Amino acid sequence: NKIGPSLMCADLAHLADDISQLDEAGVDFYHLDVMDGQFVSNFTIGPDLIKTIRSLTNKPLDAHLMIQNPERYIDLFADCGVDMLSIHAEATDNIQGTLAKIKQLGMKAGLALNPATPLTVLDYVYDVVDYVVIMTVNPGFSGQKFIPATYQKIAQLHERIQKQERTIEIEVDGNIGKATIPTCKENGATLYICGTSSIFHNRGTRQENVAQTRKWLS
Ligand code: S6P
Ligand code: MG
Repeated sequence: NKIGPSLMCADLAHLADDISQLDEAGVDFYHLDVMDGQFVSNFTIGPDLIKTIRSLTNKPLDAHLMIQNPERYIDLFADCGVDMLSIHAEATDNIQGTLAKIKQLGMKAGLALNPATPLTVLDYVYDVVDYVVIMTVNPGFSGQKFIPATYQKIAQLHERIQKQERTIEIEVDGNIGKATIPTCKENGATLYICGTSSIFHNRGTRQENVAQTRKWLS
């Protein structure tokens, strides 16, 4: 199981410090939320900041595109040095082609599903998808409450993935912390996006919070 801190929750005034502490604490990758003010009503990290982050760490970068028609921008994010790129199923008419393009450019291809989007959108892309992002909150903002119906969705996805010959990972994103990690784990999630619910709060140092999160995951 892997821990990916969500850097939109970091202290952006001291981002380099945050990243060096998290690197040292042994996080597995970084999650970068990209929003366009259209697909969701918020704005966050963009390509220039991703390039800066790329220069600050050697860990894999996982960009989560919450943008309408993401097929327009796959080259742009490949050029930023991203290792994993996820698009939303609800945001494009060409899920298959966009995932294939992401892989063609040498990145892992992820498909993110809003809480109410059924798993059937995956039916014909199991051969091109490397990871599925189960949104456990509606995308757009940190600090939201976990939607319990998504527990069952993780379990059902796990079951479907077991029948495939490829390895496909399940990433969970939204209110991932002490209360929600055990059931996500039991149900088959493997990549954990850690925001204000686990790592980015002021009750401990970054190092302590990563260590604590590891314990919840073990
Ligand atoms: C939400 C975004 C997420 C959040 C993360 C925050 O739209 O995709 O990656 O940054 O979920 O974590 P938390 O613990 O504050 O919900
Ligand atoms: Mg995200």
